[in-house]
Amino acid sequence: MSPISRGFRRRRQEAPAGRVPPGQYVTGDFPVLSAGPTPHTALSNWTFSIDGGREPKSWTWEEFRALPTETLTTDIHCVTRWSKLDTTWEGVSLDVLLGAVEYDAGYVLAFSDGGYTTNLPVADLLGGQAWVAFGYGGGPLGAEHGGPARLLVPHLYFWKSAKWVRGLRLRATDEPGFWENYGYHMYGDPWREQRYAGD
Ligand SMILES: Nc1nc2c(c(=O)[nH]1)N[C@H]1C(S)=C(S)[C@@H](COP(=O)(O)O)O[C@H]1N2
Ligand SMILES: [Mo]
Repeated sequence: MSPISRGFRRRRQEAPAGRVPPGQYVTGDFPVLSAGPTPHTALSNWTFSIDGGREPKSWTWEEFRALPTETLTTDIHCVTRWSKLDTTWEGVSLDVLLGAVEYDAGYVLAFSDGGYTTNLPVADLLGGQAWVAFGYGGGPLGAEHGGPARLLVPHLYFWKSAKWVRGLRLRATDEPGFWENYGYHMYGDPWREQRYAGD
């Protein structure tokens, strides 16, 4: 590496070929990207809700934390081009949460404290692909990274992983969320570089 690259040497890491999607670099940092201030909701006021199904369903924090959990290690890919390898999370699978609801909908809009939203197909939340994560790196998920709990959908660009998530709205049609309304891609597959609408 040439001396003028020194500033990047600390943070940019080598990745095995094929491990990182096109146009991404690997970082050891965990950047914080938030469109607004970090909300602080007391756990006693926190719920996770799924609306738009046959009947609305909601879990208190205690009920949510009594659900079966999974620990997983995965790579994450931000549309601003950083990827982070082998991040370890603890969370409740969306298979468990959506399994508690009867619905006939192809899409969800995830919603968060602070007003952030993002849209996803239901199919991308099922089959062991998505979690509501409350733990990171063996400890609780920090507030700046979405604690007490965030959506984790690592196979899509990380803007789909809504921080401070409070629930899902099931819907028949795919309606854009916060960044999608600003021109980001409706689906956001990092392997196909679906960064912006039209990619
Ligand atoms: N509620 C909320 N969730 C959010 C965001 C946000 O601004 N608000 N930013 C998204 C974007 S663009 C990215 S890259 C990741 C960043 O997560 P991090 O701050 O933990 O790295 O969160 C996503 N989820
Ligand atoms: Mo992002």
